[in-house]
Amino acid sequence: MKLFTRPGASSLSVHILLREIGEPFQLEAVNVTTTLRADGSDYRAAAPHGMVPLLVLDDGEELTENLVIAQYLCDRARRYDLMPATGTQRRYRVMEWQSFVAAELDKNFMALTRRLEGPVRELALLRIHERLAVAERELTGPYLTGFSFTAADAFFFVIASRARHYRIPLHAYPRIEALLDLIGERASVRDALAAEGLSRGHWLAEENPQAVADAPAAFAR
Ligand SMILES: N[C@@H](CCC(=O)N[C@@H](CS)C(=O)NCC(=O)O)C(=O)O
Repeated sequence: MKLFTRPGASSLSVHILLREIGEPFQLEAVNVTTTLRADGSDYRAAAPHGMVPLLVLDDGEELTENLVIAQYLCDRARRYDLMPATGTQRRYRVMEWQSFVAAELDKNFMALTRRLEGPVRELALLRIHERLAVAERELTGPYLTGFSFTAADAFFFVIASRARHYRIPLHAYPRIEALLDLIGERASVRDALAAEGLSRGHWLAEENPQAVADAPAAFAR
């Protein structure tokens, strides 16, 4: 199978899962801004919405959407540690976090990713802090749903790490910081970051001159 990614984008969470599962895969980085593939062809021929991730299976079937791809891969590999069995309460907890990350965190980082300014950016920062505060309260740890790493943790790691990338202060969220550090130590994560050409320093914004997001005054500590 082949995973289309953009280095450091939400597709990284699928990449991490493929490594957790030990599934053989190919990786192709796409420039989602120009929508050009490495061979010069238009990525939209494969993925009409032009977004990553896109997973192309060996039989040519295509899957999009982080949550769906994650569930497909874990179910197929029967990795119930990563994605508990259908019908169990634990599965809905994992799905609940996946949905929270997609709808409440990922979309609110969009204003920063797109370098929007003014009220849109202020509202996005406010929302990000509100959502991080909720996650901090709900997190009993060490992982999102308890004592083991799941597909939701992979997704949370990739999206919540954007706070570090944009230098949003996280000291008000010590459990989140501890979770990001814990997940960051996994071999699958280290290998996926290296394979996408991302140094640890870049990932943590230490080498990123664009990292500029100040917290709104209400959250500055
Ligand atoms: N709902 C999609 C969102 C994926 C998404 O936002 N991908 C971004 C990268 S993180 C992208 O490809 N953006 C390019 C674009 O919007 O044109 C999912 O969860 O898979």
